[in-house]
Amino acid sequence: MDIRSDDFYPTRLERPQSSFERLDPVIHSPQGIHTPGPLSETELARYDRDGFLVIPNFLDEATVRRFRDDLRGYESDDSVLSAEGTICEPGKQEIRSIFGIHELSTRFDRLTRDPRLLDMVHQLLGSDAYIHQSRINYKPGFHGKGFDWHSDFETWHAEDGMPRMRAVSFSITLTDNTPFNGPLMLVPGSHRTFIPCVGRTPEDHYHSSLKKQQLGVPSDQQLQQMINRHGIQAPTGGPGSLIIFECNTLHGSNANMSPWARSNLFFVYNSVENPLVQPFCGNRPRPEFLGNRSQCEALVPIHDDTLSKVS
Ligand code: 6CS
Ligand code: FE
Repeated sequence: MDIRSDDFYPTRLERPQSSFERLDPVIHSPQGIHTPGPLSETELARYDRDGFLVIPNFLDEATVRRFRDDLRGYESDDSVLSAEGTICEPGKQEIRSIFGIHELSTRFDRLTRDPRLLDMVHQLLGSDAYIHQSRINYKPGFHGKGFDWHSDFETWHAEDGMPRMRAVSFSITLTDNTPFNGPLMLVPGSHRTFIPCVGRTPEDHYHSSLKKQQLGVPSDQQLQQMINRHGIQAPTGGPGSLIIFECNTLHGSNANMSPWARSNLFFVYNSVENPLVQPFCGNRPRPEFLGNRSQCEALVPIHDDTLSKVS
């Protein structure tokens, strides 16, 4: 397949290609200085260095409980269970992920527009932003499977047509994240390197990749090199913690062998200056619940007093 002239991050190639230094800044500062906002210079420097930031106790227990009660409701809501954006664990009826959660729930939608989150987004992306994708990963006790090591940007570039690295994921833990229930693991510093992946993307790849991603993932050798160099970190903590991670930071998680669910909420902000184009893998675009193409106006902050304690 010929490489398009607008493709700065060729991947899903026929033959292995060397990884290379990212072409985009980690923190986008159009005026050459950091956009003012809630993140301190120290926090910005840590995000720039590691490709992620952890803010414990971002939401208090009462607020998290309201979100968790919503989740419990979805587990017995047939319209949610039968929705295309609801993905079950391989071979099971247990929910693995619910995509498009901000369209399902006003509470989640308002959270994505809270100024104390949006102000951070503006600092990191250096522009207005919209929601590219939102999801809940349930990871139920005993049966919640893991997520293989990957860069979200590699998939969003190849399969959704996201041109540049100017997107960020906000993840809020809705349960305890302990060493035993498959916490999110990240490779600090990996966001600085783009790893081209090998293999032609089949049409409708998401039908299998959302259950187990085997294509668009680095080789064991590339992972070995990256992890030998940077190590692995697995932020653990109570419900309500916020993990902010850059779109190209390598992450994954183990299966949950504990009795305790590990449910995390994720929403992905993309810069309004980085709108999706035709997927670079050459396939037709994925469904809207994976790559939003129709509601890309700048999010307007709504102060939500129900989010009692948002630090
Ligand atoms: O394909 C995607 O968009 C999804 N896949 C993973 C493993 N992480 C990002 C996203 O939820
Ligand atoms: Fe991911």
